[in-house]
Amino acid sequence: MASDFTATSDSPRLVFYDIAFARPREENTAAPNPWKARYALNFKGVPYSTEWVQMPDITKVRTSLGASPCRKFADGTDFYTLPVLKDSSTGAIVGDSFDIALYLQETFPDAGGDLFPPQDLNFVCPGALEILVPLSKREDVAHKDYSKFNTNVDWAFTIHAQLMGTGMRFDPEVEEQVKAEFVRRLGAKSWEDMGVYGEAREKLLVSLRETLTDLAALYKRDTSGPFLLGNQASHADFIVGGWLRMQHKTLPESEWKQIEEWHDGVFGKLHAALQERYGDVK
Ligand SMILES: N[C@@H](CCC(=O)N[C@@H](CS)C(=O)NCC(=O)O)C(=O)O
Repeated sequence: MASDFTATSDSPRLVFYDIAFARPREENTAAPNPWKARYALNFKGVPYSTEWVQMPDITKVRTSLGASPCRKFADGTDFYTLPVLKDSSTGAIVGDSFDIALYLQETFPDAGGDLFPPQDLNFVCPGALEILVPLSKREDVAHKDYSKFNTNVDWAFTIHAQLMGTGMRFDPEVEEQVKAEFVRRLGAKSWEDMGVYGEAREKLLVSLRETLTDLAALYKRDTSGPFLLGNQASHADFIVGGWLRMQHKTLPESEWKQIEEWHDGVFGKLHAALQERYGDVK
């Protein structure tokens, strides 16, 4: 079963549900957690197809698949998210990017490479505090070190998300509705009010660079390649890469160019290698 990739000859057994941004979706898709899972899928080399879901439809689609929510809003209500992976061969519905990586490694151990090779992932995000929309709470039994790394990397980028949010390219069909929902969630006055400008923006960029210092140090340990383990990619790189893809697609070009060069260019090199080797949008 582990090597049986295909449900039928023309429809792969795996369906990957990702958020639909503006067309062409392949170019504008920018949500970090789906990207972590996409990188993992491409790394494993298992055939799959992508189902694009409009943001206002996520709750309906996730519910109809039977995927329980894995996040909550600060007020305790359920927050329905993507990605979800459906495996028609096993009937599995996996509704969290980290769980998708665990599932792929367990189900296809011999495909691609090892998503979870042993390594030191000791990155602790400085100053991580509760934010308006809390992260998923996880109690992992497998690969706890990767899970902890995931949480800390999520913190590092999420506390600077204000830099990126207003740069998302939504599908015009749902753009107004999506913007209104973000404004409501964050208690902002308007979409523009959610952005950060001028001196405050400069400060937030400096804070992001500083927050990433210890993460960059992990990348500087092995300079034989762009990944944490030199030329061997792992899910830890995909976790960071999901956020870099979001930054690349949502920040003004001049800011992304700075980030590419920060910390001896480790993030620029990582993003380029991930996009080239595992960045196909299928
Ligand atoms: N822990 C989850 C978090 C998933 C998540 O937060 N997904 C975001 C996109 S990165 C989402 O679906 N947001 C939908 C929304 O904001 O309505 C995972 O890793 O899959």
